[in-house]
Amino acid sequence: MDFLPLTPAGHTPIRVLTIAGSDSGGSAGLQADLRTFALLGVHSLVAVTAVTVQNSLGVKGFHEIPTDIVAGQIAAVATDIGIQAAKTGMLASAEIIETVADSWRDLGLAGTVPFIVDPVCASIHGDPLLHPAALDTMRDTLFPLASLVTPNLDEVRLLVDIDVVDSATQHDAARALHDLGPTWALVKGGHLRTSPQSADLLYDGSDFHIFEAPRLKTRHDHGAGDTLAAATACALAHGYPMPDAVAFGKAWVTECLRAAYPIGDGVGSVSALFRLQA
Ligand code: PXL
Repeated sequence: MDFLPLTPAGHTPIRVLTIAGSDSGGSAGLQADLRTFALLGVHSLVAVTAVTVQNSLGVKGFHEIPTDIVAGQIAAVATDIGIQAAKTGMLASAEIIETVADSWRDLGLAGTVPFIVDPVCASIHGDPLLHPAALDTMRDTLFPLASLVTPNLDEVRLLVDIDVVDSATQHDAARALHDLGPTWALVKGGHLRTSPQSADLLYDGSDFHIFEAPRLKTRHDHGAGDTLAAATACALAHGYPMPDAVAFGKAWVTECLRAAYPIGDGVGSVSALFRLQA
């Protein structure tokens, strides 16, 4: 695959912000985002929303960061350092979602800086990462600000109550998600395990784009969703049009899945580290 343009040493690179939770096990969350950002040559900015207590076997609990600290982190980096794109991951609560939405609007970033909302609801083990009562806030407050939303099929069911089982229902889901207000909706097909392909469907209210990749036989896919959204954010930060940015993110996460490794006794990690062997 082709990678993104690099900035010469000593010059300020593109800056991408992740607004996300920490995974102590290092496979998903902001750790996955930062690995992808670094290995794609952008400078990483972080607003931590929650700290999970987690390993390859599951999430034992989490601590939410106070909303003034979440807002403070976003404002601090946006006003001084500048952001060319951002993505959200685990947001934990309705209060944090509202804080992120308010910050994005108040800082004048809405409609000017590409903003990916990855509506993380649960870990790969099914452990909750978002209070169920926060789904309405996610739909009503954050989705209308998003350039792109990137739910997996479990999140699609929670958000728009559609069970995606084939291409027709995947198209229905893309339409229903787009109706919630994001500029683009991506319905990720990775969880449709009956299909030999992992097909993601992108929609902007008029055109559908399908991104296919072979379904890779790995059990170690923790961090895949975060990594896709992070790489897509980097491509958007470089000015790629949305379909090209998603194609880039998909190619990147496919390579990260090919390089995935076991870790601990549970689900292992997708790996951006393959890039260091290139
Ligand atoms: O992969 C989604 C995700 C996002 N953020 C955090 C996580 C996970 C999955 O486990 O732990 C912090």
